[in-house]
Amino acid sequence: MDAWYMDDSDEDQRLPHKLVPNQPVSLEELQKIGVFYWRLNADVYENDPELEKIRKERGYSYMDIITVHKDKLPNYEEKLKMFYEEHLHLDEEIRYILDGRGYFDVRDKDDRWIRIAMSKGDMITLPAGIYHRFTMDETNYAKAMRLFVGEPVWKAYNRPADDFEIRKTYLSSLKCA
Ligand code: KMT
Ligand code: NI
Repeated sequence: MDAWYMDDSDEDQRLPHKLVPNQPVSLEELQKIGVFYWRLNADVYENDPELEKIRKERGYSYMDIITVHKDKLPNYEEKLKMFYEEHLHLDEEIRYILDGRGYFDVRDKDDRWIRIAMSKGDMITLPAGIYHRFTMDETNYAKAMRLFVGEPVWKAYNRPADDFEIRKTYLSSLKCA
């Protein structure tokens, strides 16, 4: 995992979009905006006590696996467009990268984009109510475990979605941090 502030060029979304000079973002900074991260051994995901512990502690009862690749994901291009629309959810978004790579972009307190580069073994959770988006990188392949607390709700609300109670709750959680 690696994270940095993005430039605002409108070049290909799959490029890193680092500032010059690079402005990295630490795990502590991510934690302050409610983003949590774990490093796991993706080679043993099918029988991993560390993963089981996280799932139990955080109530991640649901899980499935999504392969994001043009030959594997139905309506690939359409889905990539949806993933990259800035949006929020009413619940946590939890992803564990089992293979390949991708970028999760999240808005910081001042509404600046932070790009989080995720690759095999990286697991992340984005809090309910944070504005975010996802894109492939130049390798165009990601296999990820999707976890959820209870029955999954994948519904995304594109920005602006500021009237949701969860958005207000999220914003007030930032003030106390
Ligand atoms: C999402 O919700 O943005 C996704 O599931 C993207 C694929 S996870 C690598
Ligand atoms: Ni999302």
